[in-house]
Amino acid sequence: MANVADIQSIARFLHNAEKERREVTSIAAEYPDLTVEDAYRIQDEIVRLKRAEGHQVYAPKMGLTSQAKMKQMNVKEPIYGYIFDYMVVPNGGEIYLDELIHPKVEAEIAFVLGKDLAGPDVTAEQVLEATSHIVPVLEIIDSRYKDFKFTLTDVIADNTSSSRVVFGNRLRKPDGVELDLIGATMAFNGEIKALGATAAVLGHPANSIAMLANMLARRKQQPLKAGDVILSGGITEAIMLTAGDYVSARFDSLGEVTFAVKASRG
Ligand code: OOG
Ligand code: MG
Repeated sequence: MANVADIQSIARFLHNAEKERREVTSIAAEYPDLTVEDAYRIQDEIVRLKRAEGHQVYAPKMGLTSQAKMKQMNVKEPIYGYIFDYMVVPNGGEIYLDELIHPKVEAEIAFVLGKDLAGPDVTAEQVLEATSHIVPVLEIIDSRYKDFKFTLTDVIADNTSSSRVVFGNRLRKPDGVELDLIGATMAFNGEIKALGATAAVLGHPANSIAMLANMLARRKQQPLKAGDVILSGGITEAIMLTAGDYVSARFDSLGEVTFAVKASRG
């Protein structure tokens, strides 16, 4: 177990890398004994630093929940992290490359809870029973590590590459929707670059939310609450963004999510 001083200094280092849009090299290479629990303690400290700067947690997220993502990132275990209020971009809005390092985009669905959901032993059935709505999402990830090269502990410590997120306008009740068979396409300037279905996420995206509830319980963190919006993880691999891209994702029965990529504001 790493000591508190190391946890705090690594957290500040990664938090500043995000603010200064500076890419860094692997923490795990420098601290080879870092455990997964250490990495989550670094992430907890980043959450604390952001709150101290006046930011609020907007949504918990799961990551690396599909084979496509695990294969792309060469990390074989789902992880969780947090989206903050300052990361939210309106549907149809813009993102600015000079505020980011090397962003990529991925399509996901988010669950909105109508009931609290506390682990351990939460099942996918309980997740479905607790879900009030689902909403489509484009998540913009921006690992602080050079070339998106990271280990499991690296990416957990880096708050799972959280950077920006665009939610769709259409909230849908889950009743009568096969939540594992929601198809999605993601196009760049009208050309489809990635497509998939929600079953790519651990066989059914409700499994991802159940896993989060159980991971939070294992770490004795605050459980998921009614009203929480939770990202279940990328369906397809993530695709690099460049200035001039217009990204549009279409989700079966959930509508469209779009944003434009600009070099800078104004
Ligand atoms: C880590 C973030 C993963 C997802 O949906 O799989 C993630 C990364 O790939 O940089 O958000
Ligand atoms: Mg994601």
